[in-house]
Amino acid sequence: MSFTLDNLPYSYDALEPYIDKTTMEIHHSKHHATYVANLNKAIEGSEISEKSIEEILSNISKYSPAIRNNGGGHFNHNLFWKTMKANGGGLPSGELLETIVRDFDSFEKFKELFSNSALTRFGSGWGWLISQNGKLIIASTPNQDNPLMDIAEIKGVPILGLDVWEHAYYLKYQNRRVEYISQFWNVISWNEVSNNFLKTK
Ligand code: MN3
Repeated sequence: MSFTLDNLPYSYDALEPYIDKTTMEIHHSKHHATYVANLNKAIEGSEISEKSIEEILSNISKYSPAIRNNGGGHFNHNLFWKTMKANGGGLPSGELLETIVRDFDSFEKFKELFSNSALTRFGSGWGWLISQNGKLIIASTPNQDNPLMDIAEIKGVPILGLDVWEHAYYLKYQNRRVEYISQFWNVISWNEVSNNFLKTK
């Protein structure tokens, strides 16, 4: 088993002005590439019975920290890239929007809770919107952990993730994580998040 780094589904400057080209380029071609390379190194020679990265993550407690950190890093970034697009943002629609309103009272309330969860994650980590068999929950994890992992405090299938490591925003926003989070709403691909959601039901 080995993993590869996919190209982004858009150009490095596609998310300007909200996420700058240089950050995207370094983030994908250096940071994500390193997670992939180190994941492949970490699984070289080990017996992996699982068939996918998702399955590995759901049994992560039996694997090394290197597989946990780099496997998480690979999965998390794949999800992150796909749930953003040029001219994104706006509102979700259909069943996803209905479920957000059912579980958080309103889209605005959801936005506030998600933003706050990502903002208050201490140090490096991720903010998440997850589905537990169709029920939506907000969570956050440290480092490259995620809610698929059997060691996660809150488990579920992540359908939207926000990288709040400093490497995701420092060049443009420096220490202003709050500003980066507020601009993230302009690049979300709600179609993709909705597809992710429908698969969990
Ligand atoms: Mn990152």
